[in-house]
Amino acid sequence: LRVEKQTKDSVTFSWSFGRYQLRVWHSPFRLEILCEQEVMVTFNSKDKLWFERLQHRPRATCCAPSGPSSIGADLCLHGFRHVYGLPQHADNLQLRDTRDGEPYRLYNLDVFAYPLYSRLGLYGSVPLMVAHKPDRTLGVFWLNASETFINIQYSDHQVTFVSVRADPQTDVHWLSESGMIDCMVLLGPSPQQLFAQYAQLTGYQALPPLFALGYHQCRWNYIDEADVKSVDAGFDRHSIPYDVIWLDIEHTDGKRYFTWDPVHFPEPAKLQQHLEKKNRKLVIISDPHIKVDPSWSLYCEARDRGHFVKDREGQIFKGSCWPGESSYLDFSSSATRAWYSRCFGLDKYKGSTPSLFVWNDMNEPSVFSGPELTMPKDAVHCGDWEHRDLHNLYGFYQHMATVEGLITRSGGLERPFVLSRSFFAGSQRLGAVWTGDNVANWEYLKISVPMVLSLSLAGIAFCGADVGGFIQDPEPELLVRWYQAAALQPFFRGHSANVTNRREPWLFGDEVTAAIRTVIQQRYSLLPYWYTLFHQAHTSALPPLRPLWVEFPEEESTFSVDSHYMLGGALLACPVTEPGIQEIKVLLPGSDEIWYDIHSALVYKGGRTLSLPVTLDTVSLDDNFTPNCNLLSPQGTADGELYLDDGHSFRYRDRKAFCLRTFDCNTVIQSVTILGVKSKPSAVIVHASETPTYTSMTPENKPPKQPLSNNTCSYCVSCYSGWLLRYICVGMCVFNISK
Ligand code: NBV
Repeated sequence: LRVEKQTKDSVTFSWSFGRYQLRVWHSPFRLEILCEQEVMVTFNSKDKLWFERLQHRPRATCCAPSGPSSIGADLCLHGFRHVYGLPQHADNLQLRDTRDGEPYRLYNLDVFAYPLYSRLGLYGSVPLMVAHKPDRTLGVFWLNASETFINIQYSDHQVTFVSVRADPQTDVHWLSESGMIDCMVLLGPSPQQLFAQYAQLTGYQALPPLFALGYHQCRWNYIDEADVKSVDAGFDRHSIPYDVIWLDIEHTDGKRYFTWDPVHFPEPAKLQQHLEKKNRKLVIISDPHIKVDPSWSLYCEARDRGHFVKDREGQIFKGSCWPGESSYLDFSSSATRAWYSRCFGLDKYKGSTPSLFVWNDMNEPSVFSGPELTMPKDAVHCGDWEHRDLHNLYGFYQHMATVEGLITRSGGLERPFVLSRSFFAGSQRLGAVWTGDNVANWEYLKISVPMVLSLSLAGIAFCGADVGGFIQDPEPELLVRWYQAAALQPFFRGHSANVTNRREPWLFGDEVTAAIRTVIQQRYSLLPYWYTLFHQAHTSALPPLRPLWVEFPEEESTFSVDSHYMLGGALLACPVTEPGIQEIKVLLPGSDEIWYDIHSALVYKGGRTLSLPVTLDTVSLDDNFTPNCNLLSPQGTADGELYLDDGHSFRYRDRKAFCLRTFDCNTVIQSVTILGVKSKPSAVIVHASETPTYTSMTPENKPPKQPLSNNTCSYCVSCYSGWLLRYICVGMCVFNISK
């Protein structure tokens, strides 16, 4: 940064050889960020910069001991008419103009059956706003964990304090209850650069263990060990792959986490070994509230070592939750986090084994007796911080302590898997989140798409929604559609509330079982692709789920689309979220692109909206490894990569024990799908390197010249209507397709 110009009113700094500038005006105070002499962002353009001075009054005399401490600031984003981000809200991806109602609120709350299309705060908060226009993506990161409101105003023309121009602009006003103004503007200019800049500040997505990207089966509750074993066997009986079965709060002894109900779960370690034999895992719930029970050693230890949040009088805070009267661990304290982490040690946590993983629920925190079902703002944390100051970080810190616990129990060798309901900026470093207590109806299925896209844009790439809807019973068609949609979302878990009917995939008749089987199998056939996408998120911050504009940043027609999206750079996913429909409309971006419907193998040119027929039927597949598709881009080239490692340890990081392959002729390709073949081929001949080799493309690897079953010459990737393929990988191989 160097001083470029100084006048009596302003001083201008520049960097990147003068391409970028920061101009500071002193009266009125403004900050302008310019690129090639164009103002991109003005800070304090409407003079809303605000902070209150802390006062020092004795705690007992007022609610906030330091008096009101709110802060605020406004920014003008010049030339932008689309802003996104600020999860978590049950709303469309593009943020709305808030002049017609409430501002967006960021305040982590437990909202059962949350209202849709609302700006109410839900379980987690990420104060990152992403603005996009054809030539730039930029971000505003407001690092504050207290209750925060954001107002947004879109305008068609810009009013700067020196001119009026017929360009759009977006004005944003942030207000937080306490803390300090710590506002970062990230300049992109590409979406990918913006993601990387944000990850440099808050961290990259953790690379999940491979099993965590498979299918998870959950219910509140699987009743006992026999129930778990029978559900587990059901998956085998119905040939439905799955990796993880989950236990909710009833598995504990009276909602004392780290214990097991002695009647229903007398042999938890044996249960885990039973599952582990099939390479399957158990996840148990562990909430942040601790039952007030002086006869329970864990409670006494936490109390005696000062690990609980205090009330404003300095006594241990008590609120009610599942166990009845409860106290809440103060995860903002590093000592409490370290203590809690140790509770996951295999020696301490009786009945746990290395194949047990964790789910943190209720960590907004949820307090049944508290205001808005959460902790009172004047509760006191370590260092005398009031709860109001760090409310939105509470769940993040529990997540962090749990993750540390799982890593430590393995001696630092194994990757953890922890799902958290509450989150904050940076939670991506810790694991997965989900969208909480949704309802089994079509509207909640539909909203799950923009909700996970919004999380993805804000760095939290490992996210999903309860399949089928947590509350109430889904009709079979909804259940199938939900599986189909969720198989295309990062965290894929079926879950249902205690008062709903059982919902294992085989309980709705053969047609539904077959449809769910197919889609879960398809998820597994795409796992190497998912894993490679997570490797990219982990190393370069590109999220697996991308709004269309991330891949087609110059196409304005994509900017408001949130019903379909890109899954990596190769697949366009368009889930069906309405009942009884015969076709769906899909925007195929890119007038230079060629798109392949991988169900019908039809080829479409991009740059138009397509109507695709929709049915419930699916194509079965039988693949256990790479879903490699060879498709050429319009330029006749294609590229792609595949990431592989042991799937569970940190050896990829510590010993570089991984394989990252770009496909070429030397690569052993187990299967290749070619779409767009005009007629049924009788054989496929592959010429690799100098010596032509004849290879059948059938799964059984039968001798060459094997007739193929349909117009596509592979078994490997097959999908239901609504998946479109751009391209996946490569090969220098030449494919001769014989008629
Ligand atoms: O632990 C019970 C449930 C859990 O199944 C759900 O996934 C969480 O979001 N939990 C909320 C508490 C009770 C909700 C009524």
